[in-house]
Amino acid sequence: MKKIVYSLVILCAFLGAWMYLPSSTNQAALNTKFSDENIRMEIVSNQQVAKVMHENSFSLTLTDLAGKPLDQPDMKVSLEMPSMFCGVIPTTLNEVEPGKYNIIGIPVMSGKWEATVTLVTPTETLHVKHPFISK
Ligand SMILES: [Cu+2]
Repeated sequence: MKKIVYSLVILCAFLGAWMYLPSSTNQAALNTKFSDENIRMEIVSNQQVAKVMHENSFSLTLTDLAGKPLDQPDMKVSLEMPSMFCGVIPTTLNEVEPGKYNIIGIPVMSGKWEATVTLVTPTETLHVKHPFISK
């Protein structure tokens, strides 16, 4: 099992080196805003460029349209590289005050990443993607 994980990481590193373009550095905005008819979400990178193999943090705000925090939302956040096979990296999610969350995650290689927020409410399942760059 470990061998498979290692070879996946190595494969990923090659793909990453091949796919990564220096010009992509400026493409990811530091914040992503999402809203629909029920909820409002904002995700903010707390660093300009995430540091590979280190803990990086993101702030998330989640309310209804009136600005009221949701009561114990069913939410998780994972890190993924779009169009690569690095796997899905779990993050820790802590509520720091009602409706405000701190996310800590470790990107395992340099390149383009997405923090994907999955939120399940009684009426919908949302996937909100926050792109960021890791070096
Ligand atoms: Cu990768």
